[in-house]
Amino acid sequence: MTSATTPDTVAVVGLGAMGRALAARLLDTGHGVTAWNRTPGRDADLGVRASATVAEAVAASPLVVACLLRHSSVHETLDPVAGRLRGKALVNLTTTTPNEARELAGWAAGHGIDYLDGAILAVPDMIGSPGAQVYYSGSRAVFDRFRTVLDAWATSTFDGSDAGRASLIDLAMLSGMYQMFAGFLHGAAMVGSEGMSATDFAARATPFISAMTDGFAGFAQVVDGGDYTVAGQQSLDFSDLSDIVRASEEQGVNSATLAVVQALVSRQIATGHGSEGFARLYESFRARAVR
Ligand code: FVH
Repeated sequence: MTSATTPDTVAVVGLGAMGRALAARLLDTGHGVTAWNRTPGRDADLGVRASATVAEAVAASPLVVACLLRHSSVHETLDPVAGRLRGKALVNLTTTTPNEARELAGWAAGHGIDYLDGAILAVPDMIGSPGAQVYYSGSRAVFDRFRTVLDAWATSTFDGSDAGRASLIDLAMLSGMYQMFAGFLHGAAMVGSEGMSATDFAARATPFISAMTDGFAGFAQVVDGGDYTVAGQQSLDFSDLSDIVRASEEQGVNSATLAVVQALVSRQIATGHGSEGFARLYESFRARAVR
């Protein structure tokens, strides 16, 4: 295991909303920060040591943290200084797909850079607060060596040497989150069609949906066990959503998201799985083609 060190200054590349929050938290916890941003002036009022060029920022620290818009921004920014990154640790907190993270890890390895990919499960205001989490994968040595820096931002979890794994888990979580939000907004539109405010709907939906998330563990047990016939589950036959789809349409509310779930349920029933548990939908997602 690599022993932990705290660099005199951390190089932060990218001072967008998240990069600023990361830099501010490092300053608050007594770290030095040298930062570069493509558009000058975003360091104003932050108190970081501003660099005129990315090369200057990278030279300032053994630890370079990138928090840029997307995968291509990372290459556009760091390709020209790849040689200067040799022998340094690069922690990339830019959201990428798993394969993009792996591509960056390969690029880094080719330039002698020790690469750790990070996926932030927090909004900027949460950085440094107990609810913030960051998943990491890639170089264990970087994770261990700079753990003090990483832990200043959030609860840090190391998910293994595959650089794409942290991103995979992050994006899977976000998939669940966005579909849940879309479901809430669809429900709000349904009741809104008859004058109920979204605020009133939220007051009712929050405790109900929160209670429903207790069901994840049961679904997970069935999925991991691979037997969708286990007794005690809500069957697919019972999970027919056509009433909800019809009610939505009758209210003049777009039912597109719900219709997708209904199509998956119908397909499972049509292929003879109606008496099996709702968790069997996992198989529909697992296969690229609906089955
Ligand atoms: N903000 C959030 O809530 C989320 C939470 C979870 C993870 N994300 C990811 O963090 C990355 C950065 O997000 P952000 O919120 O800081 O984004 P912006 O405020 O839009 O700032 C973007 C920064 O990236 C710079 N940039 C963009 N393209 C380039 C480029 N080609 N070359 C160099 N820099 C580039 C941009 O610079 P500028 O526009 O000020 O010149 C900003 O510094 C992101 O992956 C989220 O998914 C945040």
